[in-house]
Amino acid sequence: MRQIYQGLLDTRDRRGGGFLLLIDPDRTSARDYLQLVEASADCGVDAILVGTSFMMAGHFADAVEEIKAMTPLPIILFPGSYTQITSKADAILFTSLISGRNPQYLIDEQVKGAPFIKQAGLESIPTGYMLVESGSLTSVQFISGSLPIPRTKPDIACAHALAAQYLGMKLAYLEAGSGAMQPVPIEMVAAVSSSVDIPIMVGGGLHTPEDCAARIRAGAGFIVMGTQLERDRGVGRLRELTAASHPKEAIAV
Ligand code: 1GP
Repeated sequence: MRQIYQGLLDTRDRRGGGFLLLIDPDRTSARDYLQLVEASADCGVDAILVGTSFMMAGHFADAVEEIKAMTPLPIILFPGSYTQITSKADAILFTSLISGRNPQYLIDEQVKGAPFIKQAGLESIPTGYMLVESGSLTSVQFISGSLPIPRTKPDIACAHALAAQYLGMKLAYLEAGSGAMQPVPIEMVAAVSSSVDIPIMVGGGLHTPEDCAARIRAGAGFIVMGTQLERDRGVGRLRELTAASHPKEAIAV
């Protein structure tokens, strides 16, 4: 069985950071995202996340199967609910929305999903998921009914990330929300990365190579990006974005 989490850590150590492409099969046409997925490995992407915070269509498992068939990269589920679990992927970010106080997303969805994860044989990557204020109401905030961490309060983010670490979680995900107006502040990434030993994943509202590079420099282990690449409709700047997330390779060039 592939060790996906260990593979991510190895990639981060080798390249100085990792770049994960998020595909939301509910938001773009299969033609658009499959083209992107097919080009991903060549363009330097390290893994593909698949998930959505609010699924309208019922074709999630088929979409994951199609995505898997197009790339040798690991496919990691990033589910908005326990209904987005399928054996067609390699692993799952088993998230708990620890910045919220809604029991449904702290533990209820996880209890409902756990038997399906076992049945599917997915590698589970326990992840402390923290929603950070981003300047507007995001889908994840609305659907989860949870308050985000204020963007000017890095100490609150640090306390949550530490709690994630002490609970045994393997990743701390700082999330501004898909399509966020403002991404997670660089200062918050720096504060959290100096407080915890577990790797930090940052996503939501990142657009440019500099957005990615600045957060990797601040201590993020992994960048997640979706919306910008959907907007580019094609490979666009994917190569530049991944290069900016791999500082060790940039030095070697
Ligand atoms: C959302 O962090 C991810 O969960 C990616 O966000 O779509 O804004 O890139 P974007």
